[in-house]
Amino acid sequence: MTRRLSPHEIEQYREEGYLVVPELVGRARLAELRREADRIVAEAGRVAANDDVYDLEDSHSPANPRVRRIKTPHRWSQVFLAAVSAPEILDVLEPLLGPAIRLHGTKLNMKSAGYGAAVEWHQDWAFYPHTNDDVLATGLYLDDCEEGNGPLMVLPGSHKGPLHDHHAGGFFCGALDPVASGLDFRRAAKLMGPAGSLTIHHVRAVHGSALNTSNRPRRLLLHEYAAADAWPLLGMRDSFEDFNARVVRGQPTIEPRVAPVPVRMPLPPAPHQGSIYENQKGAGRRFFSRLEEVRAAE
Ligand SMILES: O=C(O)CCC(=O)C(=O)O
Repeated sequence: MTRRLSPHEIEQYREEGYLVVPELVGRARLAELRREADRIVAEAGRVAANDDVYDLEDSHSPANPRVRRIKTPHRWSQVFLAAVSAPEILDVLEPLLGPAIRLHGTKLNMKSAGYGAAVEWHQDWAFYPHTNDDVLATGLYLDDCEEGNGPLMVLPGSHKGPLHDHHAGGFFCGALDPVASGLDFRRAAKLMGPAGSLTIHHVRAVHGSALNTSNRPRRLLLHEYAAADAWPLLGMRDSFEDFNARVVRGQPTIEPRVAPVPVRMPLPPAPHQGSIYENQKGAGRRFFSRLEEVRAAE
């Protein structure tokens, strides 16, 4: 039976800007995704620096491969490609985004046991503003996620608030200043659940996650989806045909819906382009500890 969101869950998403759907994805798909993730990570020993596939931990070496993120996994694997149109995921999204949904992007954040990097507080909207904000990200936990292994955290209701400044030193840095923003991070909700659980967060929700110093990995497969009538303000990265081919449910449209949304372009680009981890190296003030700081304090 297809899982559908209850009116209460839809209301929670609208009010709080996030949701967890426990154990949405079944064992068979989960096992395939985990196997594919292992396969791609096992090949990281051949690279010494970040490339189109891998975002590497600062402590990575070919002899001791450490992957922080697999970039756009749907481009490298049929299993990940199939997951972006998984009916169990799209059925849950329809009441939140409407009948026509386009994929924006995918990533697999590894957060490995013992050293998996933090992601500083940010709003996805700062990275990819659209003509309207019916845009969200789903996160599929490939491992059980509990308090200790770096759950995704979201500030409830922050999607209804301002777009925070994600610039530092005159460049986009992909992180907000935890002090200047005036936000109370003690209010953050921890999105946890057994492997197969799906997190959903609104594109304007403030979110982040801590370093994983536990002995348990926390892999989170992120899919970014937009209502098909939300068009990216930074322009199309691909051809019109490819743009439309990313519509995973319903029909494409050439009539963007334009809403009065707060926008600040992520420009000039971060000096460390490539991924959020690289961008955030430009941030002035950090909230989460880094591995070297934890090690130094031990
Ligand atoms: O992996 C996480 O916990 C945070 C993911 C995230 O917000 C991102 O990669 O943009």
